[in-house]
Amino acid sequence: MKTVSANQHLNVHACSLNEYDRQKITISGAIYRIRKLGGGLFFIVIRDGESLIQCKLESNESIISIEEYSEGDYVSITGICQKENRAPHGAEIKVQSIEILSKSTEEMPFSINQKLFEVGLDSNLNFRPISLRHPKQRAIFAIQSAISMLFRQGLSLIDFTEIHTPKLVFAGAEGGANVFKVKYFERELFLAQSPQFYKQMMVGVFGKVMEVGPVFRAEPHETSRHLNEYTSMDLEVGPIKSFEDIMEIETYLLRYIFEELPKFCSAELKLLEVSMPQINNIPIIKMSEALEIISKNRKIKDRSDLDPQGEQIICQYIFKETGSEFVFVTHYPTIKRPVYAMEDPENNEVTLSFDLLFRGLEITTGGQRIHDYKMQVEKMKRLGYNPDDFVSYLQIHKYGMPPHGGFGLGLERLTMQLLNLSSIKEACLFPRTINRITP
Ligand code: AMO
Repeated sequence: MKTVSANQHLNVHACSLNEYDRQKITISGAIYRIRKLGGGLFFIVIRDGESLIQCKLESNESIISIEEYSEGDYVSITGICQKENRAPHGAEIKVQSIEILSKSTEEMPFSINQKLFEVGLDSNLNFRPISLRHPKQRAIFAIQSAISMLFRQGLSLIDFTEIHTPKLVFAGAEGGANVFKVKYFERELFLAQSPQFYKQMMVGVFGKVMEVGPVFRAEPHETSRHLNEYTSMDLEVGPIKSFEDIMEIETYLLRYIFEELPKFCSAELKLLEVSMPQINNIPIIKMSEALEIISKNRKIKDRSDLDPQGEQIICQYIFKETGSEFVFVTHYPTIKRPVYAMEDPENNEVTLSFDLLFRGLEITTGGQRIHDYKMQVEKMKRLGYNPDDFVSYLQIHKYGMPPHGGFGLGLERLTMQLLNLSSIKEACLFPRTINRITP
C-alpha cells in the first residue's frame, strides 16, 4: 500500500494523486469541508498543507458514521484513488476507512472554507494560526517563500555567497532612535537594524555576499508600511565602478524573480489575481528632479526626503511617462543617509545612494559605501559618533577595502506591493508592532 502525504513525504504532493489511479492509498490532513450530496453520499475535502483532496464517502456502503467528524479534525483516510475530472487535480479517493489523528475541540473562530476571506485585520492577526489556513492567506506566504528563495537563487547564479550575520550587535548601523536595546548579561547590546556592517566586512572576504534574515526597528508608531521586525533581503558587492552597478544588479534580480515566480506558485498567483510587473529598464531620476515633479502637485515642506504621498506622486508620474511600475530615485541628501554612505565627490550634500519605489512605495535602499579609512573616521566625527566605538567595523577600512556597495530590500514591502495588500501586517506571518506582540 502506498502512502501519499505531503506532510510526511515532501516529494509526494496532493497534485500527484492522479498517478495513483485505481490504487489503494492513504492520505492525511485536516477536514476542510464536509458536503452532503444526498442518497447517503458525502464529500470530505481534506487540506493537506499542499492543496485540497476530494474524498467520496458512500455512508450506506460502509460502517463510517459521518457525524463523528467535523471541520478541523486531523484525519488519515485510506481508500481507492480514482480519476475524477471535477475534483482538484483530476482525482478523488473513494473512502474505505478514516482514522482521527486529532480531534478539533472548538468550533472555528471563522470559516476558512469559503472562497472569500472576509475577516477583519484584527481577527485575522489574533487567530493567525487559523486564518493562515485559508487558501488565500496561505497563498500570500507561498508566494513570499518563492520570492525569498528566488532572491537567493538569482544571486547564487551570479556567484554571490550566502552569509548569516549576528542579530545581537554592538551598534545600530542605521542611525536614528529606532534601535532596540537588549540586556546582555552585564552589558547592553542592540538588536540589528540591518546586517550593514557585517555584509560590508564580508565583501572583503568573498567579494559578493547576500543575506535573507530578520532585522529589528523600534518604530514607535503603527503604520501600514512599518513593522518592528521584518525580513531584509540584502546584498553587498565589491569592487564596483559606481553605485549604478548596484541598481543594475537589482534590476537583473527583480526581473529574474518575477520571471521565475509563476514556475513555483502559479496556482497561488492565480488565486490572488496577481498582476505581475514587467521589468525592462527601470527609470532613474535624481531626488532633486523628484522634488520638482512633486512641487507641481503640492507644496513640499521637507526637501530632504520623500514622504508617502510624494512617493505615490513620483510613481504615478513615472508610470504615465514610461509605463514602468518601478523607479530608482538617486542622490539622497547626506543628512538623511547613515554614516557609511558615500558622498558625491561633486556635491557632498548628496550621497551616491538610491531608493527603489514600486507601485507608490519604497521597497529598497542602497548605494555606495565609504571604503577609505580617513574619510570614514572623518564622517563619523562630523556626525557626532566616536570612532573608538566602531573599532571592529573600521578594521575593514584600515586594512584595505574595494569600492563597494549594496542594498536592502524589504521582503514584506515587496510582497505587499506585488499582492496589492492594504497593510504590511498582512504580508507578515506574525507581525510585531508597538501594539502587537502575539501570537
Ligand atoms: P533602510 O533602513 O532604508 O536601509 O531599509 C531597507 C528597506 O527595508 C525596508 N524597511 C522596512 N520594512 C518594514 N518595516 C520597517 N520598519 C522597515 N524599515 C525599512 C524597506 C526599506 O527600503 N542598510 C540599508 C540598506 C542598504 O543600503 O544596504 C537599510 O537597512 O523596504
